[in-house]
Amino acid sequence: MKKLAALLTLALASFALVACGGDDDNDTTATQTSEATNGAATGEATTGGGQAAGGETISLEADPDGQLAYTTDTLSAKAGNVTIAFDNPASITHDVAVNDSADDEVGKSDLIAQDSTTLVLENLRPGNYTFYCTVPGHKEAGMEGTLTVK
Ligand SMILES: [Cu+2]
Repeated sequence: MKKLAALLTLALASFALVACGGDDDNDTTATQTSEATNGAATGEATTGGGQAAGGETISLEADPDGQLAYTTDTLSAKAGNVTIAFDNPASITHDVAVNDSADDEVGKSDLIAQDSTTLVLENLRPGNYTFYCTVPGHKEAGMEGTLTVK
């Protein structure tokens, strides 16, 4: 009887382990949601890919002729998960970062040249955000705009 109990405990323990492993993703997304203002940019973007699929994807392009500008200075999206598909056809390196109305960074893409990347912004609330290039001098030269979330 003792042996059976031990076996049962073991079985339960391994089950709990498996359950824990499966829960990992949920834990991460829960944290991300509560602090969407911070970490959303880095590697988590790929982890949250499945979840972000329910959100909206908007496009942003850097000036193809190498001007320090995006091709638009206004973007809009629905509240929730928003993916910015950023394309930079020029040979000058650019990225796109997004700050909320308190000027806190919500997310930032990779720096790219003649490439494209995506920036996943999780759980954006309605409001006005700014998007800009973080390369020194680029924002000042005009690489910025307004992202309106409704
Ligand atoms: Cu730039």
